[in-house]
Amino acid sequence: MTAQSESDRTGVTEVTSVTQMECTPTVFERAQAHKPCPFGSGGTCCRACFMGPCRVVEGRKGRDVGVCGASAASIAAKNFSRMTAAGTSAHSDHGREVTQLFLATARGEAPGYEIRDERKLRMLARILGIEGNDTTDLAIKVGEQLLADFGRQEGEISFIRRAPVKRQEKWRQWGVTPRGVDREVVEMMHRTSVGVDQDHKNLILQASRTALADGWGGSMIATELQDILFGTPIPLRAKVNLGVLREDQVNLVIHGHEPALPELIVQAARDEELLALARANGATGINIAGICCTATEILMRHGIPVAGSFLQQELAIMTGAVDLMAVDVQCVMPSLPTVAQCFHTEIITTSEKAKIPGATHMVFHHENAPELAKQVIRRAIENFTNRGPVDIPKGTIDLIAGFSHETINYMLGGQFRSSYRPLNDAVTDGRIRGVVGVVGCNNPKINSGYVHTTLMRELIAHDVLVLTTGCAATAAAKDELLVPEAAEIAGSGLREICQAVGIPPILHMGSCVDNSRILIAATQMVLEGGLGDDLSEVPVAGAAPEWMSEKAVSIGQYFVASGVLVGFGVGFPTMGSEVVTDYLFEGIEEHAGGKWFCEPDPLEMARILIEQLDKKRAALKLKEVMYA
Ligand code: NFS
Repeated sequence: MTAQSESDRTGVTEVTSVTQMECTPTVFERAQAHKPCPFGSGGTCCRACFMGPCRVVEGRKGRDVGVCGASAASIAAKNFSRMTAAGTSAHSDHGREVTQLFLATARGEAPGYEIRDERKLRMLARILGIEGNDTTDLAIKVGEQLLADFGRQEGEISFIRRAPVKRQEKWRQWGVTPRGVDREVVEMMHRTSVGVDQDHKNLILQASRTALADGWGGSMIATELQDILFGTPIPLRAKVNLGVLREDQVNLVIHGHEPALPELIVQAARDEELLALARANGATGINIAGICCTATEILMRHGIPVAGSFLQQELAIMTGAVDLMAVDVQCVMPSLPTVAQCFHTEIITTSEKAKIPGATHMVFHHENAPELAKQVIRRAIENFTNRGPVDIPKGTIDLIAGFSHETINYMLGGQFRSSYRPLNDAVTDGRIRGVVGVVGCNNPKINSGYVHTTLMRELIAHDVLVLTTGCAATAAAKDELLVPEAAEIAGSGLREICQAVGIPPILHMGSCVDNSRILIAATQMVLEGGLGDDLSEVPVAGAAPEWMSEKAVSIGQYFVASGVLVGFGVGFPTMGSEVVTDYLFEGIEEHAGGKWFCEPDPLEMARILIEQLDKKRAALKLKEVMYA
């Protein structure tokens, strides 16, 4: 296996050269055309009122405060906090949608949906202290309690109790235990409006509380209820790359984040009547493929092929082979209808919350889901006959996905004694150095793809078990890192375990809301015993080396606030204020147990992460890593 030399852009150049220049630029050209404003990227441009915008320079007399007197530290902390609030709201609004669908399903008001994982439902009911036997009754009570977590005004959100006890106490002492998801976001927006909270540490405190409402609230609720509704993932083999698009079939690409409608589209694609219609239109079948996190959702549960990640959404259309792209919310480029105009692709927006000029709007509701799923497929079939020249890059790559926390438990521990004991033992005796989550987006500012995979290759070579989600996982898959054979390039300790169990050294755990699975996996390591009493003591760390989204800021902040070291590549959004950056990179550790760092070079980032794992190992007096 050779190191990946391609960026995310290459491999599709033959596609982009066909019509791109005459038609419309892609994200790659637009990224080159824009020069980021240093105030904006450093976090010291304030747009909280209309006396400005104020562009502030820390330490430069006359420019060091905004019109209202706000310092660079205050502005940078406010901007960072607002990013956290935006990220939290994205994951949590998704979580709310899932909860409402879950409740509607339990009440028999959502045709086409059912409770698939009863075991998980009962497990959640136990955690929530809900008693009873009747499945419907339990589901309604679980749904109602979790829905209440969004609007709760006092107390603590439910899943806080899943964290190690020591962690819960630290949160209470620091004052960051989230009361309700919506409450924390509203308070964050209030505190960052003009003339309210000006103390960067106090702002970051509320940003932490908001982010925790994401990780242990909105995101975790989304993951758990999606598992109950659509099935908890188990490992399966699938394919990735634009090559998964089929010249001879109707290609329907699903893009966005919420799996509710995609689940039914996947089912409806097997409908005999629709298949017959496809054949009548000259296609040999209906091919569903995914982009972004929706891709990972339907990949994890059904093995649906992944066309690409965030940066490939326009390129998929440029193959000329996408008959319809159905999008809902988040990470959907507004350029899609413009790109689609140059081809025959129809773009359909399906969420009430997101319309795009130039796209067809067909709104999804619980009641109309099965019929809408069929309508969407029908339109794709009808559009198949409008195709012009098609140019699909050749080749697909195999990957294994579907590693939920439950599967890790089972695969490592065995069917009859599911547990994290073998993982903890491997960490204790040094065959596995520790666990690092490599997650997040791709970013056209950098050599996208290369950064993710270089970091991951370096980590596994040093016996670090890597957990991955979202677009980072797709980058790994494209570099052939999500197959058991990738263990060949792992350090000998990790390799031995992967080969014995038959797993890749990098485990695909799902979409970005599924980073909550990583929180639970790390918590299980604590609860299993022998690796400390708190998340801040276990040899785990996290990184988003190609981040771009506000959601990544929120995810990073909930890991930091949960006691974990987190690295960003590309750049860090508070660099315009040393005061705030120093606090996030150092001072916050005193309260959080975790902290941030920023390192664009993937090899150097790997070194920092490995050093962190070794520091945690030394504190636990674990054996030195013998194998790597
Ligand atoms: Ni995550 Fe999913 Fe991808 Fe980044 Fe966007 S798709 S929620 S934000 S770009 S990983």
